[in-house]
Amino acid sequence: MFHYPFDPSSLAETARIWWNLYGYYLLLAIVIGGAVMALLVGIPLIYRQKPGSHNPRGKDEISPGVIPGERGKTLSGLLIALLLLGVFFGLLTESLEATKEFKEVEFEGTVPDDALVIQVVGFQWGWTFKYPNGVETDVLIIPINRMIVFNVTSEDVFHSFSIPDLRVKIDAIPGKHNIAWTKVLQPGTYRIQCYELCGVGHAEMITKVMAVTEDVFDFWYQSQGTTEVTVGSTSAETHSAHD
Ligand SMILES: [Cu+2]
Repeated sequence: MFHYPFDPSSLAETARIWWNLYGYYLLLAIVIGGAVMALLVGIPLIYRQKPGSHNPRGKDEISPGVIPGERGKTLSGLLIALLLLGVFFGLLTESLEATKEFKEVEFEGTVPDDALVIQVVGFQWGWTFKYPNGVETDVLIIPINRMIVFNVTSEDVFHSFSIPDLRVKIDAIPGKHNIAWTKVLQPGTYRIQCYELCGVGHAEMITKVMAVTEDVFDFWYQSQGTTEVTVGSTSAETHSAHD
């Protein structure tokens, strides 16, 4: 019923941005992890007491007031520190750049005129989606290739609105409106789930989003949500969430 791709970047703009960022962090984790493991194994091997040298008066021996010669080489240490700083700075810039694309829609004027703004309301235990024309559903129907803005809130306790495959996740807080967006690139059915433990029915707060072509969406939207929508093998008869 749902898609579970390993690499979701072709599904939505949001998925592409987060997947790229994830790649940077994964690479950094591998490099740093590799260096730490190499030192962990290498240092005991290199500096272990050599056989036969019972009381070694090695060049690295510490005496009060004397800086061991080996430790006087601070330049290489400085260079490594600078290199690491550079890597972290690059990563920080990349992260800020990626998150900026998400933040921009929160400010008025940067939401494209043709964006579809959907009110998302979480409740114990389900979701209601309210469209600009007054249609209310419990299954999210959206057109592909169009900016979708989610105005998310809750009518009781804290929830979290998430579409994992599309890399959308935002808190649903009573009395507060949080903004999230996505732009889906491929028709498909994707899972919507609550990601904030909100009571005994938390695990049932699952529904789906059906991303359809503009034509299919317009037909459904103009029928006030009364027509059936199909994507591949899945279809949905939408109806009000509180029914
Ligand atoms: Cu919830």
